[in-house]
Amino acid sequence: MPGKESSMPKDDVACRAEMVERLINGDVRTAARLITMAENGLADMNGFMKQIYPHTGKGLVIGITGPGGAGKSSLVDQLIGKYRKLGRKVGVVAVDPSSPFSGGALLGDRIRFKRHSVDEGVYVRSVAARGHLGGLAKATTDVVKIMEAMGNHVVMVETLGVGQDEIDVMHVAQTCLLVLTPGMGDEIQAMKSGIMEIADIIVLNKFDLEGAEVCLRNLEATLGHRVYTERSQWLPRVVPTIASGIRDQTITGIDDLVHAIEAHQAYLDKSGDKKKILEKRIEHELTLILKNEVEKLCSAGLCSAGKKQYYINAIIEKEMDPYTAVQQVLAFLAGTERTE
Ligand SMILES: Nc1nc2c(ncn2[C@@H]2O[C@H](COP(=O)(O)OP(=O)(O)O)[C@@H](O)[C@H]2O)c(=O)[nH]1
Ligand SMILES: [Mg+2]
Repeated sequence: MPGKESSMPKDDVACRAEMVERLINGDVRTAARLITMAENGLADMNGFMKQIYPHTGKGLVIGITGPGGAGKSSLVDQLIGKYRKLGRKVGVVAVDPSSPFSGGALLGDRIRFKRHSVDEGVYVRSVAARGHLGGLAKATTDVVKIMEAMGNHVVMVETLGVGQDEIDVMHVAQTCLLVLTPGMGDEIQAMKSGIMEIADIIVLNKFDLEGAEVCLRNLEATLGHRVYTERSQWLPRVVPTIASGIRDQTITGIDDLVHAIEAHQAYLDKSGDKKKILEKRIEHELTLILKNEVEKLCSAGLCSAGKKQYYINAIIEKEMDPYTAVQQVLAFLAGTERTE
């Protein structure tokens, strides 16, 4: 809301700076508090994000998407192990697009990631957009930034590739993995092409299953015909993996996956695509923040208290149409001096 920041008591501003300082020093409790605030879309969050932003952009952000049950969490678990061996601090953001009442999947993840729970170099958080005011994509990008600012060298974002929200989430990542499994032909068809387009590496997980070889050849053939995306000139590759097995010995392809991620990063560094991806990311970021603010405005009553009811009444009485009402709101906003 206009003027809100300037009217904030000095103590609050100092308190905020202190919290951000603690976050940058890697304090987990502060990170947890800030993440909950981001998740709930609290009004004050943008104030925090302004101060956090300069400390972001240094980590490697990896997006992991794909249908439920494909093995995303199992792969994340394996990647955590690899990156920890390399001495990197790792943050994981597990996005749950479902309602806060279906905690089942997340509970499973918590058990799965348990072997890392005593490792101080690993920080796992799930995100569900609980608040009415914040969108899931906005909350997730805020959480990724918080994870970067707290000093994680690698941040992995796991999300179900189901809707636009999740595709939006993927824009926060530099390298995007799409996880598929043999026999998922229908699912691939069903998935919106947007998610296929954004994938830099296709992980064919559950390579132990029947039909895996055929599926690999089909996928490679499909990719061979692929046109380059707007995002990048990189030709995606398929990496077969086994991310979970009865015994750990059966786990396969994780080193290849790490190498593929490295190869993609190296490509970005020398090709100039990094700037393109950054531009796309910022374009998305701007849109997300703007959409979020507009949504907040709508739920706050369109500019000022009572104004929404005024417009509703006027539209019912046919004194006004909704298009004019929106134009008036926008004109009001354009004429408002923003002091922030
Ligand atoms: N056979 C087989 N099962 C796997 C593999 N990777 C994961 N799974 C199993 O598939 C199920 C779903 O895995 P999960 O990682 O939770 O998938 P997510 O929903 O994509 O995060 C679990 O029971 C895993 O143990 C694999 O490579 N081979
Ligand atoms: Mg999962």
